[in-house]
Parts: sequence; structure tokens; C-alpha cells
Amino acid sequence: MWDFKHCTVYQIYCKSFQDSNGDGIGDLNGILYRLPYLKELGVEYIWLTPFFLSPQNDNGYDVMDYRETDPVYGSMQDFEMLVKRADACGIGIILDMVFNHTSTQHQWFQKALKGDQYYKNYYIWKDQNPDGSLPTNWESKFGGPVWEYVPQYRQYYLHLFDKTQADLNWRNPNVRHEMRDILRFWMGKGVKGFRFDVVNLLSKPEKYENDFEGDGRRFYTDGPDIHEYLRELCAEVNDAGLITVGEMSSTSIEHCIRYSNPKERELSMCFSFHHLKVDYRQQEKWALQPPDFMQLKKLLNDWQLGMQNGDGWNALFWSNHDQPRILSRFGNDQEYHSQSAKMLAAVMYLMRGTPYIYQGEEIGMTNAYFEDISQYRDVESINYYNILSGKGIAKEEILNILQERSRDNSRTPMQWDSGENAGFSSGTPWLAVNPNHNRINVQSVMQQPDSIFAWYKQLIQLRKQSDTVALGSYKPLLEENNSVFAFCREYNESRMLVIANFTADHVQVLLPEEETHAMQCIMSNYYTRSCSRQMSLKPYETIICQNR
Ligand code: TEU
Ligand code: CA
Repeated sequence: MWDFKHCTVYQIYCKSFQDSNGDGIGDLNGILYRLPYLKELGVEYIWLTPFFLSPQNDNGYDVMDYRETDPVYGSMQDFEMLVKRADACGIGIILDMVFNHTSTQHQWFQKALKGDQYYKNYYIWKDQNPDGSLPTNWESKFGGPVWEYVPQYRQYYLHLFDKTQADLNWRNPNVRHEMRDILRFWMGKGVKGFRFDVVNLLSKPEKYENDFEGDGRRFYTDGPDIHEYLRELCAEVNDAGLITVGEMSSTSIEHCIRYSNPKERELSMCFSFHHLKVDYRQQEKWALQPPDFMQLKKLLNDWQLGMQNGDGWNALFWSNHDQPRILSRFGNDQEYHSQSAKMLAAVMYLMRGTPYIYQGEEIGMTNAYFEDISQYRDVESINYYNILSGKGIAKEEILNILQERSRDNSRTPMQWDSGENAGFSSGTPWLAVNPNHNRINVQSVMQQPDSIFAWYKQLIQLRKQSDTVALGSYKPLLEENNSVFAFCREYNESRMLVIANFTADHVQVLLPEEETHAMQCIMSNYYTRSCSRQMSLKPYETIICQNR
């Protein structure tokens, strides 16, 4: 088996991948059925989003029992079979552990509500202020305050996300013990890794104070004891050689170096999100702005260089189940559908780090373009529809914002074929299928040798085989160019050059002489061509060159 630097991970949002029993909801047996597809793509790991018992208020990120499967996704036997069959295809399963909070339906929280002090101390409780105000003025990530009142205690519990997702008290050693035990349980089932949800929010401050500059995040992001918690949590997982990835909310390069530098023995790698906020107006998700390319380039370059200098490791990604489709966002999902999809993939997945492909990205799936609020399912979208309406913003404008920003954009069912419900389900899908499945689907890419899918396959193979891609150093090029992203990877004597036009215009580039010397083009999204100092790039053109 390859180390994780040569590997690619494929993210499966179970609910939307493949339904096997006609209830309109994707499930574990659906994934089993589609394993040959993933084997064909060539990925080494599947990151599987939560399928644990849950009331599904946040689609499984509200866990009720960490050791049970939700029957809607299948049984424990189904899961065990999936692990076994995936293993036979050379694919390891990475589980998604949501350890910052539990569902308020979890028996720990239920016992806490019934007066059990042992379990009450699993969560975070605060008194009302003497003047009757909330413990702090912090805002929940899904809108509204982070505090929910419980009359029998005359106290509030903390929830950074939905009010049905109560934050766990990681200062309590019993909580930390439970979590290690849960990891042990799943390691026993043969999983090959863990993704830890919002893991840099686990360590809360000693004192809770009002935030007059922001929403409160500066008090609990990368908190005081976080590195210690991670070392403790992952000690056995690391000893067993499993892969771990932390989802880091609003973090810094300095912290991510500590999280992922192998000497620290915390995690294998980190997801960070700064590059996915370059189209937020003044850091505000619900305010639109066209993507700022120069900022995108600077952020990606800074993270590449910063993590390289500190011996940290990035998880490389454009998309996941919380982000709109990248093709509709930084690419062009109409005229240059295929070219821009390939260009984006080449840029991200040839950087230094481990690639994470989100289901459907490899066939060029796009945003949903829903036109009515009734089509949305996500708790965040629905909350913000109400919040923005309350602020007096016109309905049409809110719908425009949701078309760009809703998490449901990436959650529409996987498009397998052009038939009814896109081959996802024989019943009514829980979230509408994108009508463009008649053009964009797995069946059709399989028939095209130059498809987006074929391009992804090639990139995955390249990483498997090339130490330059997997292990090489990263150096940004053309940093001042406001249309082109370019960088060089180097390992011993071998060098790779990636050049990408992020615009729909033809652009000229002039590269330094030493960068193009003895270089040959190995991949291009128009046609294979030579590599020279001076080039004219077509709309969204990308070329990948190598010396050899
Ligand atoms: O997401 C964390 C999270 O902070 C994002 O939803 C974030 O708000 C968004 O990306 C803003 O850009 C994780 C899970 O991935 C998400 O699905 C869950 O809803 C959330 O944690 C709570 O568990
Ligand atoms: Ca199902």
C-alpha cells in the first residue's frame, strides 16, 4: 500500500451517492454496488460522511450513538461487508467522527437533562448573566445564539452549530476517554482512517467573554489545550498507522503545522478553508462577491509554502458537502464546462498535499440552481433564509444568494445516468436531482476518452507513480499575473510545471528561461503541445510539463 502522500481520497456523502432500496436516500449497500466505479477511478481511500444513528437534523452530523449505524443507511453487517469488499478493491474506509458535539437525542444528553450530574458534566453549561442576558453574545454557525436555555437547570448549554447539536465538554477526562474508546471500536472493524469534524473547536476557553469584534470564534478556535487533546486522542490511531485528517475551521498556518507535522504526533493532515472564502464579501458567507483571483492565488501559495517550511501536510480540496460546486464557482459550468473542470483539478491536485475529490466533481457536476425555497433541505440554508428575510432582504435576492452559497448545491444526488432520477434511486430522491443529469452523468463520461473523469484518473495515476507530485517541493511562479496560476514541483533532478489560465480569455505568458528548459508537455486540456518560455493560453487552458 502507498503512503498517504501518493494517495487520493474520494469523499462520499452517503445520503446522495446511491440508493439501493428505493426509499430515495443513499445507503451503504449503494456504495457497495458502486465500488467498481471507484476502483476504476483509482482512489485508495473513501472518506464516508457520518452514517451513525442520528435524528438527521444536520444530515448525520448530529450523532445519537457513535457505535450504531442509522437504519436508513443500513446495518452494521452492511458496513462490515463494505469494509471487506472495499479492502478487496484496495480501498480503505475513512470514517467521519463528529466529536465536538452530540445530538441532544444522544443518551448522554438525555441523561443530563434528567438530572444525572455525571453526564451533565459531559456538556458545557452556563448561568444567565445577572442582567438577564445570555452568557455570551456569540453567534452559532447556523445563525442565532450559541446558547439554549434548559428551564430545570435555569442554565444554558453551548451549541456552536444547531441547537440540537450540544457541544461536548472536552475538559472532562471522561469525555476524552469515551472518544478514544469509540475510535478503538471502529479500528476493530478494520477502518483505515478518521476524519475529525471541526476538530480545532474542541478546546474551549476557561473564561467565557463577549466578543465585540466578531461572532465569538476567536475564543474557541485552536483553543488552549487542543494540541494536547489531539495527541492523546490519536495516540493509538497513530501507533496503528492509520491516516487522520482534521477539519479546521478558521485556523492558521502555524496551528496547522503543529497539527500535521509528524513529529508532533497529532494528525496526518488538515483541511483549511481560507481559499474558499475569496468570494465572500468582507468575510461574510451570505454576501456575494465575484471570486478574487489574486487573493485565491496568494492564499494557496502561502499555505503551500508555509506548510512546506514547517513540514506540515495539507489536504487538497476544492469541494465537499458544505461547499458549492467548484465548477460553478471558480470555473465556467457552461461554455467551458470540461476545460475549466480539468484546469481546476490540475491546479489543486498537483500541489503538495493529499487530494480529496468530492463525489460528482470527477464528472463535472454543477450547482443545483434551485428556484424555490421549498427545494432546499439543509438546516443552514433554511435558517439563513429566515434570518435574511427578517433583515428585510427581498426574497429574490435571498434565493440568488442561496443559489450560490447553499450547502445543498453539492448534495444533489450523484448523476449516474440520463434516466429518471439519474440512476440514483428508483424512488423519490430526498433532494431533487439536477436536471442537467441528462448531459452530465457517469454513463456518458465512460464513453469519452477525453472526459473529465479520464482526466481525474490520469491525475490520480500521476500521483501514484510520481515522487515529484507526491513528495516534491512547491514553488509559485508568475505570482503577479492576474489570470494565470503557475507553479513548479521539484524532487531530486525531476521537475514538473503546472500552468493554468483561470479566465475565459486568451492570455500570453512569459516564463523564466530556467523553468521551461528541457520541459515536455505531458498533459493538456486542449491538445498535447510543446512547452516553451512564451505561450499563448486558450480559455481555461492548463498544461502540465515535465523534464525527461
Ligand atoms: O462543518 C463545519 C463548518 O464549519 C462548515 O459547515 C462551515 O460552516 C462552512 O464550511 C462555512 O464555510 C462540519 C461538517 O462538515 C458540516 O457538514 C456540519 O454541519 C458541521 O461540521 C457540524 O457538525
Ligand atoms: Ca436507501
